[in-house]
Amino acid sequence: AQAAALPEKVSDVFDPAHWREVSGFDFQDMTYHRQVERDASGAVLRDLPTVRIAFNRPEVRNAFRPGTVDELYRALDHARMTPDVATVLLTGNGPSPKDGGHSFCSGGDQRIRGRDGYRYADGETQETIDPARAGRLHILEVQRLMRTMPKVVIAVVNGWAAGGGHSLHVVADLTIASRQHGKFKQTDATVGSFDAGYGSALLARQIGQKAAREIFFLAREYSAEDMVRMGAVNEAVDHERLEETALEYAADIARQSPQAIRMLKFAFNLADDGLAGQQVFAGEATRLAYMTDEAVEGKEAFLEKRDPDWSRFPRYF
Ligand code: S0N
Repeated sequence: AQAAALPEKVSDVFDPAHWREVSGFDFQDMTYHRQVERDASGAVLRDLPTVRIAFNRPEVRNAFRPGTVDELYRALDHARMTPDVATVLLTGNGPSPKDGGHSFCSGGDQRIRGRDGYRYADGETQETIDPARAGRLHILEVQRLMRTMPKVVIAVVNGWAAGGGHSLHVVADLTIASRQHGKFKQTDATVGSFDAGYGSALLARQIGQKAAREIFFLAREYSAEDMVRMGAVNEAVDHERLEETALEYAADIARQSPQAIRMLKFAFNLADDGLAGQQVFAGEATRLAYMTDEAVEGKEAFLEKRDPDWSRFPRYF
């Protein structure tokens, strides 16, 4: 068993007993935890199949700057490549030490938005910015990773989901929201921004054109229960039960066949993602095919410089 030290309590709904910090990441703007089982002394007995990735800038409603997006991508990609991780909880730390406000994510940090995109480093100006980095909208790379990673991503909406933060909840496979503090507002158009990809078009597929257009065109505030009624959120739960409920969802997911979950996620994406969706689904189908004797016969026939013998393999109907 590892040392009993519990991680810092990074949010009011975070129970340190359920988590350990994932080592090897020196994050400024995000936190990254792995679910664990501990014994009575607090020592870690084993890892469990869920990770928690959280925005950690509660003083700005968990707005993301370019470095935040880099860190989020790195954590998600690490979860993608960790074989015994089944589910990612994406959430926000807090509440804000300044005013007690709760936030999931309020999108791009408007204080560092320039004419040519987001300034990269503190103190960077229009003149000093690396032109290759200027205007880089790499939150969209995060969206694509969430969409194509073969793990289930659950948005755990503990407070404001606004602008680009709203889009992240749309892209997540499932959303659970705090009944008391979960609030949804698509502010893109208010600040002259627009997620014309998944943030809007996928939302319309999820809840219908009229409702999605209302959310974007009017930029009104919606509660967790409004969103459940519209079909954009799976469940609204009491705030103190938010992460506990997310872990219950994750435990149910972990009981299913990993292969079936992968195929289902990619099947759900396929039609909406066009050929890119077909490619991801097809990659998994090929992986399965390679595990069959029939595919092995094709490869061995090539290596043995003979014609393949398909006679053992039925032409299924
Ligand atoms: C979230 C809101 C509704 C919360 O209101 P509330 O509770 O009244 O709090 P405030 O007093 O407004 O905020 C508290 C403090 O936090 C700061 N703050 C809040 N949000 C941001 C932000 N996004 N950037 C910077 N600072 C923020 C406030 O300024 C305040 O600070 P102090 O205490 O110092 O005054 C409300 O805060 C709100 O409406 N926030 C702005 C939401 C918003 O407009 N976000 C940006 C929308 N656009 C995007 O996200 C870009 C979209 C995007 O990512 C994208 C899409 C497609 C293609 C590319 C991109 C890309 O940009 O990468």
